[in-house]
Amino acid sequence: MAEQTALEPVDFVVVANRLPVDRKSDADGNSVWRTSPGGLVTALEPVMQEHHGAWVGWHGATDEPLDPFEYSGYQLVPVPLSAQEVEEYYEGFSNGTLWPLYHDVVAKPEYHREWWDSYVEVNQRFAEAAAAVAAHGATVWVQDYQLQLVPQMLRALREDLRIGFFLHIPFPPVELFQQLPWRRQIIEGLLGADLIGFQTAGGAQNFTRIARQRLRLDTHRESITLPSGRTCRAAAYPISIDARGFETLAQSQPIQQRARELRHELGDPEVIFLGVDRLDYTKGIYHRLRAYGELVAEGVVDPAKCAFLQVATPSRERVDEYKRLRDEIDMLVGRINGDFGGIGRPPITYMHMSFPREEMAAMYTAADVCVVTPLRDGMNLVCKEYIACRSNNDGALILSEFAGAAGELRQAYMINPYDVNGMKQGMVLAMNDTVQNKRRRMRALRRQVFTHDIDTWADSFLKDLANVPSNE
Ligand code: GDG
Repeated sequence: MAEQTALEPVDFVVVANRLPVDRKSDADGNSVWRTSPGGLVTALEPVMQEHHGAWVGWHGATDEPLDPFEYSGYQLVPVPLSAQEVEEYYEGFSNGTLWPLYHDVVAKPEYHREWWDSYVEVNQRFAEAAAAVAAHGATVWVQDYQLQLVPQMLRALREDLRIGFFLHIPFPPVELFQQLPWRRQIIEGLLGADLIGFQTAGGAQNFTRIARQRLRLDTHRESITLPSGRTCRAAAYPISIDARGFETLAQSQPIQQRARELRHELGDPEVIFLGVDRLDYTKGIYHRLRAYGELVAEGVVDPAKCAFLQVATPSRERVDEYKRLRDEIDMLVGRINGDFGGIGRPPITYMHMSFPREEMAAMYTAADVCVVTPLRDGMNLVCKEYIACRSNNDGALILSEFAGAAGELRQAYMINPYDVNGMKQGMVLAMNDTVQNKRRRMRALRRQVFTHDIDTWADSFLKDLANVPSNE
């Protein structure tokens, strides 16, 4: 149960757009807070509890100021947002400007001055909320692209803090980044941190290069020297998953049973292909289904023997680009199923909804081939979750070379999602490869994921942040 408390200074603070909880109704109709699913919460909860830390973030409802409260052994500090701010700071600047710009402009970024003004105002509010709860000399870890100005704003308020920042999405090459009318402010905002974490070395290098070229700062490898003499480090910390947690869940009797049921419900096919994504244009869902549709049309894949299960979790449904994408995919799936399906045998089973974690684990367990084809992705956790669930070393992963995960998961069946024929060949190879080849690949993939899990990620970032020379 949530308990209201007065703000008490703490020495570990996480700042993220969203609090790690969702509001639900219990059996009696009372509203209660529940931990939101997700790797970040799983990774940070033990650290939060150990330090009795604070998590600063928006609670998900508009125009509703809430007092800080105690939850699960740490403090939650809700930051209020108005409906207009959600439209301008969140749906607008974060998801209509930064998201496409940082993902290789696969959709066209929109630049609106009022969105930017709202972004500045909201970032300032988050910085003030963090400053108010951080004890002297505390460590503050700011998360993601919605809050890139917070490090500098926080440093201006509190010089004594140790500030880390982690970007969950790619950091683009300078040639794209320089489109942004507010590029200098963003770079300066991030440079307020002592340590900036990126998903890949490429992202860290893009950032360092921009700091050198646009701000004329001295850089040496991962380190950037600011005019004040302070240094900021930009380095790669590839995020991961709770691999053991997923494996244990997948091995449990109810999930194994559910995986068998799923196969049966899909018509007991010989091969199950699986895609799991937020319905987002960066994920290459359209490209992948089109490639699969062609294989079906050409008779290379027989829908009587193969099933493609695609989960597309609803996402950012008020943003125009996402509405368009949904229509396009609805139409493509309808066409493929209409042209090539038999009664009770659609080539593609398309689910536009979200599922509990248990059902996801059953899908990963049931799938013979997992198809992950983003046009650009910071990391991609779905591919790691699939690997964690394959404790028999079977199954095959098709992975886009444009996912951050491609840097680590070299043994996947690598494809370029822009190359339709290449993607089709990848699907056929993954489906028909020898058992020995698949096992060899899966073993190597599992070794990588189990030795680099979410704890490794959080520990290595926080250890490096703790080793930054103190400002005091
Ligand atoms: C961003 C970056 C980076 C999906 N549908 C359901 C569901 N999911 C879960 C998956 C997975 C997560 O959502 C999606 O994570 P991804 O990494 O694939 O993608 P983004 O949401 O775009 O995440 C990405 C990540 O941040 C972390 O830094 O890897 O590159 O874009 O965990 O399992 N979970 C449940 N039901 C669903 O229907 N329970």
